[in-house]
Amino acid sequence: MRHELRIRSEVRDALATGIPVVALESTLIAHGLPYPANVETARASETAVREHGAVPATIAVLAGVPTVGLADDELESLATEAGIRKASRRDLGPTLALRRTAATTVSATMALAHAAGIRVFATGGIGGVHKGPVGATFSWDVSADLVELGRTPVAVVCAGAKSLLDLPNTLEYLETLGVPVVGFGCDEFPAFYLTGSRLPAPARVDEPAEAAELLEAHWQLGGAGAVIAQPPPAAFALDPDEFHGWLAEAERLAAGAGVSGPAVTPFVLKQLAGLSGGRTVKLNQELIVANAGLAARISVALASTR
Ligand code: PSU
Ligand code: MN
Repeated sequence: MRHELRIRSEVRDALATGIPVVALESTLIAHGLPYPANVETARASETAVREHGAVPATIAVLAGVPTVGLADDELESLATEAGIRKASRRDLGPTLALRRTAATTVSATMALAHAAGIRVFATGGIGGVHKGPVGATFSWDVSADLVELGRTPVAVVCAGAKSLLDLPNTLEYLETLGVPVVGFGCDEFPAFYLTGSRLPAPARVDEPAEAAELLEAHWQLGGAGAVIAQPPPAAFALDPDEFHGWLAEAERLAAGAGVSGPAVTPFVLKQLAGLSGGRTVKLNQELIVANAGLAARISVALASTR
């Protein structure tokens, strides 16, 4: 029994004729944002990709079928149905074999994008190395996103990673895996809610064409994933002191509720949304759409180098 990849006809035609395609993930729709912000963001991201000259392909697994390019009613059901699973790379085989529906994280979306022949992917933030329990310096909760970046040649355009993660160790681990981390128009690695992390981005580019050249060089030498990180839109970025207050409270609530594993990030995001009076949600929406637009510009630049 072969599990075919279902690629929407518009995406298939674009890939066959060299029109740039940008992959978009679905975990942020099903688990990262509340309704209706989630479906609005999914649609606005697709529009941003089109406005910048590329074809969007939102990716998920629907009743066991890995699907590249969701229809609008499929986006809507991921955004509204209860109990949608969150699939990282390890979950893809079981999800297909057991005919399940799941939203795909960065790692699973990269794997399916690569299988379809897509090289550029936009999301909000990548997963990373989680902070250890209080008093410990290390946790084995390391996002599969990092490992996938080390093995699959897809560029991930994002706003860095959230400061609920251990950002110094996340950058260390990306170096170990040979993953370029590139600031787009910035010298510091962006921290998703904050424009900077005080951690230097190991490389910087300022134009999509420079990003495309860097990616071509990386791939020519057998490199796999790459992180292209731009700061969140300045008008919506949060004040670091205020944000760290909310984060400490959200982490306290997560520990109190005994949340662990893949449930941690969605739980903390939900608490942050409440504590900030919705400001983290607004910022999250804005940065995802901005990243979709940048990914499209980079995919257009890449297409013109071939
Ligand atoms: N960042 C967001 N919203 C999200 C996620 C990241 O702003 O919903 C999701 C992405 O799909 C990412 C996943 O791949 O969280 C990482 O999950 P984990 O930490 O369990 O590896
Ligand atoms: Mn995890």
